[in-house]
Amino acid sequence: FPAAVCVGETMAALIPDGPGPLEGVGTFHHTIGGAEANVARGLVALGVPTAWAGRVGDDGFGRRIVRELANAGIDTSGVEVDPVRPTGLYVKETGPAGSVLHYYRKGSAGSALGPGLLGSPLLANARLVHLSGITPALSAQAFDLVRAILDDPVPGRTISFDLNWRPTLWSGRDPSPLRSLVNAADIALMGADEAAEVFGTGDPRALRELLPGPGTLVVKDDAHQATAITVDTDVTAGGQVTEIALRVDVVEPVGAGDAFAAGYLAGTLRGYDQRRCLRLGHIAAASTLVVPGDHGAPPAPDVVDALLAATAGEWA
Ligand code: KDG
Repeated sequence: FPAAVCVGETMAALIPDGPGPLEGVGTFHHTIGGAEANVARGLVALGVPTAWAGRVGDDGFGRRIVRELANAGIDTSGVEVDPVRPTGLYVKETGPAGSVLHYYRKGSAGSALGPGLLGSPLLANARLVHLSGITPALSAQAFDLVRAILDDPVPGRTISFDLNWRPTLWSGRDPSPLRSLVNAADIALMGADEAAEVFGTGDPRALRELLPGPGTLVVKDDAHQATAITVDTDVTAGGQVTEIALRVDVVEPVGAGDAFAAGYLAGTLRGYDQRRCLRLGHIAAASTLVVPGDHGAPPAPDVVDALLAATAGEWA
């Protein structure tokens, strides 16, 4: 069985050929996107055997998703095909203030994810199950699935949860239960800016007090740095560690948070200390920041190893 399983919705994605309002776009590039699948890609790129567990429609967009993820080396054996609901879609619009994602996913196959997935042998046998705050926003049953996975501790299995705050998906629904979901995870990841919106603060120490549940809380401060705070009393293994991000010329930021999560989580599976986990997160994020799509290829393993071994002065 794959070491890691990422659970969530993957959608068809339409990316415009240039910046500007949608009404002026001439050509869209058809690709796929979805936070958890992005993490799955990032994990596989770093050598972690990974499955994506989700649902697609019985349509061309769904077949494209399964084909593309399988071609990337991701285990798709747990993917369900919904005979009725369509595959979800998002359209990216790029303006001077950044990218906006327009979702066409209400009633999608992916939003019908639910507790039926709980019996999956993929989930039972994984060392790492990755979830995000997007899935519980999709539907009541998707929320119940996330809640049930978090409430079912399996010895030797780590559950990571990326906050992934998507306010448009929560409109009309109460997002306050997100806090208890985050608190039930083993590793929680979040951006300081989105944490400020959801929890009222982006400060890692203050967040740690609000969110005492996860063994490790990772707070990313924009593109500048990331801080991991563990509850581990072994100082060499934890405490509070902050690592500065690599400086790159950003082409397009969507997907960088997912890449960071993949790098960080691959580090934990390799048994790295917090500093190297954070560095691997930054390395993976940097490789996505420099490309227009949602995922980039990490540097060659020897380059990654050299960066992980660099002194503080060489690193930043
Ligand atoms: O993190 C990138 C995602 O936002 C993108 O791939 C689309 O999953 C997506 C979402 O729900 O916003």
